Amino acid sequence: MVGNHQAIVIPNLEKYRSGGGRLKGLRCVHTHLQHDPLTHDDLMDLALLKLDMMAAITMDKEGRPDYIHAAHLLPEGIDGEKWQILPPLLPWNPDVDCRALIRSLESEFARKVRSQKVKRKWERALLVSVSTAPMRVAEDSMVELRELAESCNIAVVETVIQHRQKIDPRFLMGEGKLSELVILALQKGADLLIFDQELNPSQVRSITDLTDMRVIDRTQLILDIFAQRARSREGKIQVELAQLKYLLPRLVGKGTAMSRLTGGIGGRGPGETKLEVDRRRVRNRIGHLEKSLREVQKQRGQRRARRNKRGLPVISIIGYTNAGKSTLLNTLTKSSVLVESRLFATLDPTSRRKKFPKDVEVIITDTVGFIRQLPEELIRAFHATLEELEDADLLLHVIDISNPRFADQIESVERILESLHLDRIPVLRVLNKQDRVGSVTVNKLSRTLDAVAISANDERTLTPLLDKIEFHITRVIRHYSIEN
Ligand SMILES: Nc1nc2c(ncn2[C@@H]2O[C@H](COP(=O)(O)OP(=O)(O)OP(=O)(O)O)[C@@H](O)[C@H]2O)c(=O)[nH]1
Ligand SMILES: [Mg+2]
Repeated sequence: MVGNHQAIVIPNLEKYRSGGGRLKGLRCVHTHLQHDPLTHDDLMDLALLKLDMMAAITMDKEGRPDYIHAAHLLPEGIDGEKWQILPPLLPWNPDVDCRALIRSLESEFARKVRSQKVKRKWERALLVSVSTAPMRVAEDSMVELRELAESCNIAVVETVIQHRQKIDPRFLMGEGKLSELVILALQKGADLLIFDQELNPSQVRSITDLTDMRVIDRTQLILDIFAQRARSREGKIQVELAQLKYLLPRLVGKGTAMSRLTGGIGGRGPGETKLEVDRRRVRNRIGHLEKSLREVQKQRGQRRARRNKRGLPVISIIGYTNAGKSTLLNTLTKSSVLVESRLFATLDPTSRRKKFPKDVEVIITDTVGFIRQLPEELIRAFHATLEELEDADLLLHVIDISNPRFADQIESVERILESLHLDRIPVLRVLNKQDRVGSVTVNKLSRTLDAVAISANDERTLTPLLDKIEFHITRVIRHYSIEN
């Protein structure tokens, strides 16, 4: 590299190895025309580029080499030190065995990474939150982000919360903090950064460029989970649509950098970069998926109409993800819908019939769980699934009272119901997992929240709930017969 008297521009080093707790395999040796040892920028580059070593050769008054100032990263911070600056070396006799030093550093990094037990084939990630909210709020949100990551087979090796007065528009946090993240990731063998905050396309790009790590946000994580979980044809189409719509604006812009790269070399027509091709393909695919979705949904509409004609009352189980909705459906109707202690186990709605005493028959449906800040793309893609909730005569709002964040979860669910215009349907609040909470608390919560407490996995606890449902349903039936 050749620079001018002020700076050198380091080219893109993407092609060089990194990740898995390894350094880049590159040393940067450059001159400082003045007498300054390593600058702040030098150390930032050392960290952000994960260089094996950064060295600056200073000059004496006659312009002859004076000293070599060198630094390397540290596998384990002594007193939180991220790098080690070596004592000045003499250019004609640098008294240091670089190869041996780097080799031992790398094996120390690798040893630290190995010493962390992570499930096989699980990816390692750092969770990051940059927030102006109070620490408590940020911490709670990170607990959920961790659950989301683990539901996606990602091992969280560290979480970092930074409280700021103001969010940096480019990187969210300062460059110094970001360089610390890179070193931390190196020490922990992570090459994925997951942000709790929604990142706009240009933030993803800036942070990726600066850190050379994969960067995703909470929305993308949720989309990934949905993609892993989708089983039915409709579910798969809906998730892919949501993913592509999320991706499309993120393909824009990077094209300019790419066109410079591919302009001279590729055999493509003038101005047509790979990303433009990709973008067009994505758009075509979106069009195609939307068409298939309309067809699948027509069939669903017909099923729905048939069901409505039969006039059976519909009860829909809704609630925050992992609250125990599918468990309740199973116990109520003696079925075996998939139940799992991960977020978003259920994506496709399931309906079952149930007979109450007095020969009242109802349809009970279980559906996808809600979550705080459910991504817009998903709400739109799952519109049809969620629309079915409109047919419900009664909503059972299942609340996991063993979750410390249940109050916020209730609020999130109610807000989503409102935004889907479902708040006109009567709701019965069901406090679930009462077996995990003391009976005094359960009684108090039942009163204050005007709710019935149950353990969805224990049929014997359901009697009060069944009574309430029956009471509601007989009213609905009366209503139907008056209408007819
Ligand atoms: N202790 C206890 N655990 C429960 C109870 N009900 C459900 N669970 C557990 O909670 C976890 C989630 O249950 P699910 O029925 O899959 O929850 P869900 O609301 O359908 O979740 P999603 O479909 O992922 O939104 C599972 O591990 C269940 O075994 C309960 O009453 N007590
Ligand atoms: Mg479920």
